[in-house]
Amino acid sequence: MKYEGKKGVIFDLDGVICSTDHLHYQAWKALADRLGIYFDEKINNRLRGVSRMASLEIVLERSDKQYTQEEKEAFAEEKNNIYKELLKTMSPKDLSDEVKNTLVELRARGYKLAIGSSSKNTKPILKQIGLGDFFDKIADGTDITRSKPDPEVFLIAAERLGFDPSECCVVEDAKAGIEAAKAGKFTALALFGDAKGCGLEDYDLNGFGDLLNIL
Ligand code: B16
Ligand code: MG
Repeated sequence: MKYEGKKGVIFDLDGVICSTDHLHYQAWKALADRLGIYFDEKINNRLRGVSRMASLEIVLERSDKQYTQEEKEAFAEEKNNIYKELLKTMSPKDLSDEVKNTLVELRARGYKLAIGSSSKNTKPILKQIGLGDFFDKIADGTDITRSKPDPEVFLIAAERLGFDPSECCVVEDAKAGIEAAKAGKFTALALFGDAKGCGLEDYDLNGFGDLLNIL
């Protein structure tokens, strides 16, 4: 046990509990195609852990046109409507046994478990994968005014759990999420993505189940 004394674990959602990357990609691609803007999977990788409006700005980098704030908001809504339809195809099959079993065991060991996600679609996603009522607390994109790398979402999650950040670990797949965790004085555990090896994390996880070796 490497991190004794922790009471709470706060999980990022997309890329940690489940993967919605491919659905975000399809939805952004549909919008970009309609607007005649080039978009590929490499650009999509830059959207991981980034808020919806900041993601749109990245998509629009390849456009020659200048759009008004009103137009941008309509584009973000258009993408989100496509994305919400795609989310309906998710099911408990999108939750791996490794993630499910590890969460159940962490709870059995006495940890309180929370979600800290930038996504405004957190609750529907959790419902689709069968974790609608599982987590003790949720902080998500509907609660915050500042996206990761700002620590706001994790601070709200910790407060809802009733713990100080020093008593919680954060599990993240995005560098922006690791930055957010460190800015909030949490222990930052990196899983996959550009989080792992970014140099700011406290520990690089060898897979989700590795949590059981350190907590
Ligand atoms: P939405 P996370 C993030 O979730 C995603 O990684 C990112 O790609 C997405 O743009 C963001 O949520 C906002 O999502 O459009 O559903 O509000 O990684 O913080 O769980
Ligand atoms: Mg993520």
